[in-house]
Amino acid sequence: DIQSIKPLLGDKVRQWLATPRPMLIDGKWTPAQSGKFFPVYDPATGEKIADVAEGDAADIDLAVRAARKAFESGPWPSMTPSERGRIIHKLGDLVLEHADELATLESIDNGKPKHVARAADVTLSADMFHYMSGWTTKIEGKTISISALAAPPGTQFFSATRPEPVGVVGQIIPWNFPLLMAAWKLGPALATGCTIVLKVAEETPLSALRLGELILEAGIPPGVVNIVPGFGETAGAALAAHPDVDKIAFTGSTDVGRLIVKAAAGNLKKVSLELGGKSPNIILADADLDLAIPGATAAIFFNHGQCCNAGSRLFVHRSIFDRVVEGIAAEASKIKLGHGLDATTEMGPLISEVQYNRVTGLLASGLQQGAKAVCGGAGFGGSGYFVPPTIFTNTDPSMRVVAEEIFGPVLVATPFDEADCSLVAEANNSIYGLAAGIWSTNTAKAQMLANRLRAGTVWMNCYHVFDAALPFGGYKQSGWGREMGQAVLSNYLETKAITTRLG
Ligand code: TXE
Repeated sequence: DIQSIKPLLGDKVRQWLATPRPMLIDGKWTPAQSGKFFPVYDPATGEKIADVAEGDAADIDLAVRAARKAFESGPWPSMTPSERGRIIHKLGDLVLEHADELATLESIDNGKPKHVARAADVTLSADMFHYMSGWTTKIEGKTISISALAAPPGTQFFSATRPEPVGVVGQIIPWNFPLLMAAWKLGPALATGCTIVLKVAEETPLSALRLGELILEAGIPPGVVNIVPGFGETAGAALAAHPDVDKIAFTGSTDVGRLIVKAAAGNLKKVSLELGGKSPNIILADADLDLAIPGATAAIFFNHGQCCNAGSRLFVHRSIFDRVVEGIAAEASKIKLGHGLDATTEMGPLISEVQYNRVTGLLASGLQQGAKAVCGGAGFGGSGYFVPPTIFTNTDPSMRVVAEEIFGPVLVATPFDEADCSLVAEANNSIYGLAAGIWSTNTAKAQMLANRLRAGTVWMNCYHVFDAALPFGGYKQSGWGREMGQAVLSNYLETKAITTRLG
């Protein structure tokens, strides 16, 4: 219960949580215009841990105005690229300096183990700011030789392109990696010189609000980053539809992605989307099973299966199918579920009652449609939204558990006979195309298979390997555009072609 957790929070976090948290608009900590706050819960206990200002359309409007002012006339656009780079780098340093505190907040808000939040979420968030800080000084245009066929003969021109920030950017993020998703979104927008209104997920607003304090401490000028916590249908929808937002970047469900596209049509703002997945993970007959079995276990169960890129559809060569499924079930049975602040916890709860009901409903549908649960198969019930690792066999493509993104610790395992066209077709048989895994000791064979998978990321003999330098994003209904790496910069840049007549 919450009383037993409180001593583990540490004085600083406990005091921070004791005050209702306002939103960040124009460099100031501001209550909602409506005066409303909403409760935030610890998903491991179901108990309230904080109150947070509830932003809606009026707050989004204020935040967009602040971002517009900062973009048009603040100090941000007139800073040199190296000045901006140094500030973004300092933000990365501050994230590392406050790693313990941020990991604690992430753990109680999202439910993930604190040691995982520290090692993965916080470290990768800091690295994203450090990596992106280097791009500020490396955004370059081109000189282009033109023919200008309609100009009088002999006239000469000098043409060049100039990349410019797209302007005021709206960013909407989910709850599965709250701090990291904020860093993935803010990093490139800051590096390109944009100004931002960030709408954080209603389930997990805490770490981004603490990040907001570090953003001011780093010296990012007022209005450049505005952070509005609030609900999707109110604050999120208002941001996606706002006529003075130049670009919207969204991470979340494919269904809401479609709503974002419709809302963005009003002023035809630019859109990038990072949506759902149902990623195939393929173990060939010649795979090193000492690597593949723990690898496939982590591919689905890391972050309680709440990863858009989770390896949720496992395809295993029939000759090793039983051995692999038993091996993953044995690994899964060792995963210790518990509160994220307990240092021995390896897997926390699902994020919310809504997600608990969604995931357990899908588990029930799997059993009802004839799938066999090798392990798990139902939620634990009681307080906290705990669901055990589940592996389904005896499935077919018509089952909901095979076709739909479950976003929980649920694996469907299917045997195959040949690594041929039919395997490729089955692996690609999804509306999604975010990620895929291949396990084999035959690199050439695995590479040829990788080339035929319709996915934005393919991991060979590894899984969940992320790096700030590597582009990440989806084919098909998994999204538009890429996050991270050099590739993400184009989401936040306009290209201006400037031509000068010579002489
Ligand atoms: O997502 P939503 P939910 C998938 C996953 C999960 C399902 C539902 O399958 O089970 O989505 O999760 C904001 N206009 N993913 O309901 O609703 C919302 O406030 C504007 C995959 O939590 O898409 C939050 O900030 N914004 C995923 C964000 O969208 C709206 C991560 C995500 O919430 C809005 C999360 C609206 N009308 C869920 N409605 C991934 N790709 O990693 C909601 N939002």
